[in-house]
Amino acid sequence: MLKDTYAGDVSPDMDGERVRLAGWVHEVRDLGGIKFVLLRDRTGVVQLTLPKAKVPEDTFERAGKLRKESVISVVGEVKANEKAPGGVEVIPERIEVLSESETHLPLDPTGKVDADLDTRLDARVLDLRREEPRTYFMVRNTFTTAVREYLENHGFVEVHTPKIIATATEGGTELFPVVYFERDAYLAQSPQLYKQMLMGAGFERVYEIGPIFRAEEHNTRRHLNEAISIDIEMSFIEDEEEPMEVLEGMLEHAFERVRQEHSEELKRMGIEVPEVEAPFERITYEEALDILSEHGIEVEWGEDIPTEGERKLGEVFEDEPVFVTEWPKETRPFYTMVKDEEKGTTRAFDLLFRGIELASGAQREHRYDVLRAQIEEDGLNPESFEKYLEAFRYGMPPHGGWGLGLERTLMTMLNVPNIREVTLFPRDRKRLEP
Ligand code: AMO
Repeated sequence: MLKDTYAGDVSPDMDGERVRLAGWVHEVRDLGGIKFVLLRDRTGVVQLTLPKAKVPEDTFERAGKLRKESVISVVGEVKANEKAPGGVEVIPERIEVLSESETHLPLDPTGKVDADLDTRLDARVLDLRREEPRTYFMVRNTFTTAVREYLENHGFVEVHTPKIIATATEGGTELFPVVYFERDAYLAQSPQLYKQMLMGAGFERVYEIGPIFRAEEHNTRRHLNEAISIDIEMSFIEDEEEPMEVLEGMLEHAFERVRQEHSEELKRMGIEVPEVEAPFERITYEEALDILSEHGIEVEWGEDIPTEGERKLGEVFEDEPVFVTEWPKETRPFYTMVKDEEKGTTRAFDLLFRGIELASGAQREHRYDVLRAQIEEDGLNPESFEKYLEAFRYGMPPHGGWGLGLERTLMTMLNVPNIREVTLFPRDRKRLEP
């Protein structure tokens, strides 16, 4: 390795130690007889101090010629120094340029010059060198690690279902067609049908963290055309309550892990991760409509709750996640189990937090005849679901699950205004590169 120490780990108690560092030139200050170079890596910034009399002449000369953002490696000695940032500096013996940066930068990675989101996304590689986005992705890593930890501890098995599929699951209008030899095919909107088929296969509890593709025309702050969905499906449930309990337990655990591991750097950025505690609040769809009506928002029974309504519920429940249950049949896909035929309600739920829908789920219809009839009722052709339906003909346990949007969850948790902030290279209506 070209380095044995991270910049952020250099501390005053290492005084006298020889270290190998490597990273990017954050800044250079030349005061004639003494030069300062700030070296940055993914953990932070450390000051290299070069007094002319104390460092080799060629090292001193080279430091003066360093360009911002070039990649360098350094061998030097740690010195505790109260005047240096963090109370510590490194006196280099040797500096080597591993890769020189061009002088004109499309974006200032030190973050001193403000840039709008579009400019930042255009120069995303430089943008990701800044502390804020880097922290978001460290949080994202902690979050998915905690999710895996929780689900594995609860008997879930990680699976990967196909992303090139033959049929729509969440409504036909949002599909991206792909050229698949001589047949029609699409990018998967959801692992829905496959995770259910795995219940037929006897896997009992599965989860997947994978991409979903939605050809939505929306260009909003919370829609992406490619997102990551955390999906589960579980068998032998008594009702929709059990998958809901997995979701709230998992979120409590993952939020807590992020709080434990990132509070310090998030605080510097003015972000406080909310504590979420299971069990979450539960209201029925009907109750949600009543609450909205009290606040002057009228939603007709059978309609989806509009963005404005979700926002209002976010205000009413403040920093509490809330499940909305018993959605009407007409708002839900064919695979959802009906709860009350007369009232027209289902065993479907949504999870809302801070005014945004984070997850949808349900107990599914596992009875072949009923499921087939529901496909027809939705105006779909059962023949195009033949392979899916087959899984219900040879013994299918009662089951249910949910899909949680990873980026939606992170944007809400970190209170960032745009979903693109927590997406490395977002895909939206206008953006296919970088
Ligand atoms: P749904 O369509 O509600 O449900 O999607 C589940 C969750 O995925 C996230 N999501 C998105 N995030 C960003 N941009 C998008 N365009 C986008 N679309 C969806 C949301 C949403 O709550 N098969 C069901 C899940 C299930 O019942 O198991 C489904 O796909 O956070």
